[in-house]
Parts: sequence; structure tokens; C-alpha cells
Amino acid sequence: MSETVTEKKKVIFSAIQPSGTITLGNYLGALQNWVRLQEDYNCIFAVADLHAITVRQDPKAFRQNILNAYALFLACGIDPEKSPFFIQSHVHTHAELAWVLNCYTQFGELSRMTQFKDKSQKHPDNINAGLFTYPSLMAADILLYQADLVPVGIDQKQHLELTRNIAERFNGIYGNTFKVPEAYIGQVGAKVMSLQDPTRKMSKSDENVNAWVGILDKPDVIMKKFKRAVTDSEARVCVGEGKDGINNLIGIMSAVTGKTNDEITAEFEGKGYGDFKTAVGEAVVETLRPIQERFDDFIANKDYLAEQYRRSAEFALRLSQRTLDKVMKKIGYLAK
Ligand code: ATP
Ligand code: LTN
Repeated sequence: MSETVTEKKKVIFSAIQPSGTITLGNYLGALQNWVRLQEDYNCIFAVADLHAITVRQDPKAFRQNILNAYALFLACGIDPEKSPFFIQSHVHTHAELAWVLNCYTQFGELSRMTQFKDKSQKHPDNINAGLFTYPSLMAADILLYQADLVPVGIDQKQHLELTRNIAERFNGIYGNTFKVPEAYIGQVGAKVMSLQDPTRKMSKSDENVNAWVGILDKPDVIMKKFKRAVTDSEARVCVGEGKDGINNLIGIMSAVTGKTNDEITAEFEGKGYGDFKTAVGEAVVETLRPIQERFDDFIANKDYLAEQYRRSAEFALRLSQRTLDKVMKKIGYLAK
């Protein structure tokens, strides 16, 4: 692990919350890119479990979800021997730097975050301070590792902009301390939409389970969800304005098969939406099948998982402590 990370490759950092199911949107928008990027960059990944308590979690289910997320990411192809992959709450520098950055983040900036607005609407009875300051913790995650690039779906772009602003502000006051990171948004699958309301992103917290496909959904469930996907009345498989549902299905098909939109349109010329939905469902089932099989193996091997997340956390702590020490010194804290 340490050999690869000391080479002069660019540093990538990213994380995903372990909130229940991981969806096809998370996979195509984020995870799939992580796996590809491992070859060419020094990647560091995390399960963002500190972020997850911005919405209420049931302790037993939460513990299981964290481990499931860890095993699932390994099943998707994250290799912790190559790319340190840790659990955020195991590395205390994250919460510490988050507090510091909170004091360099403006109320007005946080108030403009669309994720905060969306989530406060979804959970009106629990608009907690953590939900509001969530982006400062995310900035801490990224800045601790002096990351050059952060692979995320489009919905996280605004948080990345804020991270850059915080880094630039801090550097402006104290001199160069943080690398100013850039978002890395993949070409395909950057925004997978809901199967029930294709004007909204596919989100695992959607109450309508037919709106999203989970990576661990069984084949018959996946097929059913695609067959019920909302489309339009034109009945032509091609990308077009006002055809959000079909555009989304073509996007998914393209992301899982590697075919272009034109190739897909040509293939389904003269065929109805029913055939197309079945074909997309089958392609997704085939993409997820090997991941599901590997997941079953990993989750049965808890010792292996613990060995990987512990070793990765030790590595992450060593690296991130360097940045935190630098930050504390620059601010004027007394050395220990
Ligand atoms: P929630 O439903 O709780 O908002 P989420 O499904 O959006 O959760 P996150 O943990 O917030 O999941 O996101 C994890 C990663 O997956 C992020 O990089 C995000 O950009 C990406 N992502 C999430 N949903 C989609 C989507 N529908 N299409 C593409 N990428 C997505
Ligand atoms: N907020 C992110 C998850 C996340 C993250 C990060 C992504 C937490 N910390 C650091 C990239 C870098 C989300 O995907 N909802």
C-alpha cells in the first residue's frame, strides 16, 4: 500500500455514506469510476459514516450498513491493498479538522447548499446543525489528504466548490496549507435519474422503492423495477427533449454496456418500450451478478474485512495527521 502512495501520482480521495442500500446511481456515478481510477492514481477511499448520522440511524442497522458498504465496495473492485479504504469514524483527524474548518466556513455559504435544502425538506423534524455543517466535514475529508481530484456524481459538485473556497480562504490567511482539489465527474452515469420520477436523481432515501435499483437487489426485483419505469407516450427509443424516462434508460444502458446512444437507438429501431425496458433490466442484472456473488464471499469473511479497514485507517491517520498538525501550528495552537 505505502509503495504505491509514495509514487508521484496525483492523489484521489472520495467517500460514500453507508446509508442503507447502495444504488445503481451510486455505482455508475461514483463507485465505477473509483475502481477505474485505482490504476492511474494514488487513491484513498472511505465509508463516510460520520456524515451518515446527519439523519437518524438505528444503531443495529447502522452497524450492519457500515460493514455491508465496506464489503460491497470491495465486491465492486476497490482493492484496499492498492488503495487504502477506511471507515471515517476510525480516523479521528476528520472530526477534528471539520471543527476547525467550521470556523472558516460562512453561514451564508452553507445556507446555499441544495443538498441541505433538499434534506431539510425531507426531514423537517430533524434539521440538525450537523446537516447544515455537513460540507465542512466533507471538506476536511478531502483536504486532509491533499487530494488533487475527487470523483463524485454531479450532485456533489456544489460541495466541491465550497471545499475549494474554504481551502483558498485558509491558504489566503495562513499561506499555502491545502491543495485546492478539483471534482472529477465521469462521462457516463454522472446522474442516474429515478425510475419513477425521471426529473429527480435516483436516491436511496426515496420512499418509493421502485424509484431506485439497489446493487444487491435480486434479478427478479431488478426486472420488475425496470418494467415499471416511467416513460413517455412517443414509443421511440431515442434521446429527446421531454423524454426524461427514456433518456435515463438509454443512459443506464450505455453505462452498463459501453454502447453509445446511437448504437442503442439503432438496435431498438422499430421495437417498443417494453422490449427496451426488458433489455436494460437484463443488462443491469448481468452487470450486478458478479458483484453480488463477490459480496456474499466478502461479508462472510469478517476477519478479512477488519484486517483491511484497520490497516487502511492506520495509514490514513499517519497521512492526515501531517496536514492537521500543519493546520494547528499555522492557526497558533500551542504544540503538545
Ligand atoms: P441520499 O439518497 O441519502 O441523498 P445518495 O444516493 O445521493 O444518498 P450519497 O452517499 O449522497 O448517495 O452519494 C454517494 C455518491 O454517489 C456521490 O458521489 C454521488 O454524487 C453519487 N450519486 C448519488 N446518486 C447518484 C445518481 N443518481 N447518479 C449518479 N451519481 C450519484
Ligand atoms: N457527501 C458525499 C459523501 C462524501 C464525500 C466525502 C465525497 C463524504 N465525504 C469526501 C467525496 C469526498 C456524498 O456523496 N453525498
